Amino acid sequence: MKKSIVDAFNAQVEKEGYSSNLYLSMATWAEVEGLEGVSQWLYQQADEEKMHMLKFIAFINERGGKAVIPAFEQPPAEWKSVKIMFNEVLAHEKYITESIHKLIPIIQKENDYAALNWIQWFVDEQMEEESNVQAIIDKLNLLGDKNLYMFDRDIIKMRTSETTAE
Ligand code: OFO
Repeated sequence: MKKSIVDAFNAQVEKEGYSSNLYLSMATWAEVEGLEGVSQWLYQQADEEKMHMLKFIAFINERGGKAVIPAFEQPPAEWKSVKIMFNEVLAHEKYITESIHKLIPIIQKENDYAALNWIQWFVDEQMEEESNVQAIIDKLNLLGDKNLYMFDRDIIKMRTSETTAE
């Protein structure tokens, strides 16, 4: 695989790993706050992000590049409310979507059709993740802060309807 793609994919390894750590940090915050359902959702999300990172690592190595494991910046550890936190999740996912989309012209420039085909999975995955998080925010807005107990009880059911990531 061309160096420009290996470098861009390695930069994405860092972003997926940071996403995993960010959601882990949110999960432990929610757990300590007594929000069992929210923390479960976030622990599972952290696992998914780690899986995304591993997908990039495997693809880079399989295609003759070398995946490099970077240092990760420490994520924040406190949030003022669940709503603020989920808005941050959505903003972060939008940032990741943009970052995945920016990989496409780099791949196209090298005419690497295998990589182009492979990255499509992430394009679809990001669309799904953004809509899942938006649905959570909508539900949170509907229930209001007073019904946090109900929200916490129901959030995990919102995950079971998702397509499980490969
Ligand atoms: Fe949710 O971001 Fe990975 O791809």
